[in-house]
Amino acid sequence: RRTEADLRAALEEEQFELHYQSLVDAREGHVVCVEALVRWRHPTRGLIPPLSFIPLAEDTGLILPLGRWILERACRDAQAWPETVDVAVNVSSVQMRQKGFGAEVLAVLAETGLAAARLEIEITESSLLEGSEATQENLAALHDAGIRIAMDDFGTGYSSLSYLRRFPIDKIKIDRSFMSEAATSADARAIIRAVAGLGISLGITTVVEGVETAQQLELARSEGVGQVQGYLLSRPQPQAMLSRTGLPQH
Ligand code: G
Ligand code: G
Ligand code: MN
Ligand code: NA
Repeated sequence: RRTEADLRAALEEEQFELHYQSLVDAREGHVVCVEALVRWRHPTRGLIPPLSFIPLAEDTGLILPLGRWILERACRDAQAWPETVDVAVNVSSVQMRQKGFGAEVLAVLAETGLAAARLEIEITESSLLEGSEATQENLAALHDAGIRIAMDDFGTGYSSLSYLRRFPIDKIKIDRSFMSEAATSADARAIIRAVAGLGISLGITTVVEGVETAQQLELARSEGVGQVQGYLLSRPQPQAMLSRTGLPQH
């Protein structure tokens, strides 16, 4: 079992690393953004996925120093990428509820020299559901500074369209369960199409996650989503994939 002491030691010894997965413009096929996904490189147990330690990090509060490390590393790495490629960082609701989190992110940008417009913060619906006054303030501070806010795993939680009015959301990432059902479910396809249309009307970028096959890619493109993400385009990998993909041109 992994314990708080293990996690604390791992932080001190910097046993974490970021893997990167590209988001690709659905029409043009170029890489527009890269999402950072944390892993724990354990000296004896090998590579540990985030779902095995993020909950513990959240319960113990260690997500705060870990989240800070992730943000700094991602911003530093992104500095070396072309200016046209943004970086997306997942942020826990625990971080988002922390008073002063917005200012902390701005401090990391100042320290690393990354432009605010190149950073995207991914939050889950549950962050908004549990949203405190601090959450509101942090989101406003980030958005006002020019950092984009992406709603991750859209459609899995208590998706409320009111969030799109109450919070400054710049991007919607449609949960990959919709894409995985799209080939066989007309309803799943209709939801993807409707969210893509909503995005166009509201000026919110839409992403379909979990694109694994050429058929799914074609479907996502035909439903009008702005960006695609998934194993077909890029697996999460230690080095960001920054150049054009093999996406077919219209
Ligand atoms: O990379 P993988 O599919 O194993 O990620 C599983 C989950 O862990 C995803 O829901 C993802 O959002 C979350 N996750 C990955 N990296 C981070 C991170 O750096 N911070 C937080 N808070 N969650 C992350
Ligand atoms: O919740 P979040 O979207 O941050 O989670 C991202 C996770 O989804 C990553 O851990 C990544 O490994 C996983 N993922 C990314 N693309 C695909 C895909 O095409 N298929 C599947 N099954 N998982 C994916
Ligand atoms: Mn994500
Ligand atoms: Na997701």
